[in-house]
Order: sequence, then C-alpha cells, then structure tokens
Amino acid sequence: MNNKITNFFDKGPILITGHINPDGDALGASLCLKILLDKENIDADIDFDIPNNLPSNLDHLPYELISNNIKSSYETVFVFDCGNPSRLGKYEDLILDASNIIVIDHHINPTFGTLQIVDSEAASTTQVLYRQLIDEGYIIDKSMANCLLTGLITDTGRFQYPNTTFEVFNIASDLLKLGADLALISENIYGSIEFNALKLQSEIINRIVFEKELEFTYSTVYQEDYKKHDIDAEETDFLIDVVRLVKHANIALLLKEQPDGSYKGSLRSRNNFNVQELASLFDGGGHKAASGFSTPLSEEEIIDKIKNAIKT
Ligand SMILES: [Mn+2]
Repeated sequence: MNNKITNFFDKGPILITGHINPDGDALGASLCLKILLDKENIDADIDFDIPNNLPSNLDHLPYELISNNIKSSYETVFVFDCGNPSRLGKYEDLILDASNIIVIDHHINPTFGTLQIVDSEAASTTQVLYRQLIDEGYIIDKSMANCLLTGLITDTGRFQYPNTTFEVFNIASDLLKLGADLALISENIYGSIEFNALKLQSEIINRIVFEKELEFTYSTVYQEDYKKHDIDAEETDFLIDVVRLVKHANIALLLKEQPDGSYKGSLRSRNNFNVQELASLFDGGGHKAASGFSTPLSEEEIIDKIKNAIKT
C-alpha cells in the first residue's frame, strides 16, 4: 500500500510545512513529524510562511527545529492542517512543484496533494497524524506527545468544542501516558497572557457589538491598538475567545485590521452554525465551528455582508 508516510521517508529532499501563520495544530503536527524524522536520521527541513513571529503562548513547542535554510526545490513535502494551497503563502509554488505532496489534514476536501490522509471528522490534524503514526508502528516519545497534545488542545478549545469525541479523550489519555505535560501546555497557551495583551483585551470587550436578533456578536482590533499597547499582532490570537463568550450569540466575529488597511476575520460558532459558509463569502475557509478570511473590504462592508448572509 502506498498510503504510508514511511514510503516517502527515503524520497528526499523533504520539506515539512503547514498553513501560513501556523497555529497550535499546524505547528504541533509538523514539529512532531520533524522530531520523528530526526530520530530516524532522515534529513528534513521544516518551515512555514510566518509574516510576523510565532506566538509566545506556543513556545513550549520546539521552535528551534524550524529551519531558515530552505532549498530551492523538494522531492517530497508533508503539508499539515492546510485545506487549500493558497494558505501556504510564500511557499505555495515551491510546494506545488514537489513530486510527492502528502497532505495530512482535517479540513473538508483539501484541494491538493498527491496523497491525502484526511479525516474531516477529526478534531485536529494531530489526531490524524497520531492515528497514522500508531498504524505505521512508530514509537511516540514525550516531545512528540507534547506536540500532538498541543494541536488536540487548541483545536478542541481545550476539550470543549463539539468535535471533542471520546476518541479525542482516548488519544489525550494515551499522550499523557507517553509523557505529555497537559498542565505545562495549558498554562502556556491559556493560563498566562502578556499584561499588555490583557489591557488590549479590555478594549476589545468595550467594543463588542451584540446583534441580538441575529445572535451575532463582533468586535475589532485596529492597528493603533497594537501600537498603543505595544503588542505584536501574533500575541492576540486569543481575543476571539472573549467575543465568543457572549451568551445567546451563535456566531462571533473578530476583525483584525492589517498594516495595509485590509482586514482579517476570525469566525466562531456554536449550536452547529456553519461559519465556514460565512468565511467563503470572502474566499476564506476552515471548519464549521471555526473559520477565517482576509479581505480588502471595509469594516462596514464586512459586517453588512455577514449580517445579510445570516438573515437569509
Ligand atoms: Mn487544525
């Protein structure tokens, strides 16, 4: 069978990557494979399109493994947590040129890849990778377990979203048995926020709008907020969570103004509302309960478009 990742380990040079601005799941899965390949004495580069910096709340992950020496071409690329090649950012062409593109993911119908190991029902990409490593007989060590658990925690909203199945708990339990440090990871991701980020959060809360009849809530982060509070944009990923807290809001949106004046939107839902459909209005994507998009439209235009879509 050619659906084993092992079959590609001798088809170098190998690149490991994931979506632009990688999150806990993309980083966790990618770094887990990198650790495994290092242990197997297989050369592989790992990198992502990271326009700013990696978030400090995920720095329990072995960031030091990420390369800054990317080759001009690769025979084999492992792509994690990325349903659409446009989300590869600056590495899109490099990756699409590879002979073997192995996409390991939990998005619905990834649009690329010469081999897809995909389960859109899985809570995280690290869940899909965990199953694959077990199937292929690999030993998962403590550092790999920490990487895998990180993706599981972040993509389930610390085991709270509807994607948190009994299998998720079983895998989490296995990972703890293998040495993963749940308390350390949770504390770093959720239990400690930069003081300045907390002050910024108070402004976001101040600005929350609740469209009661639409069960829609939203807020915005502006460029001047980052300056005022002396904080980097990548330190503020958690801000959507507070917008999402509003009771009786089924859809939450956080708009983040970009340096060029365009906006990035993060969408979250509850009660089975499909925010992926809303993200697709702006050519974005993601999952039913969590999606994102980028758009040159103004704040008012974005809000209007979403409100109209919710009404219909
Ligand atoms: Mn994911």
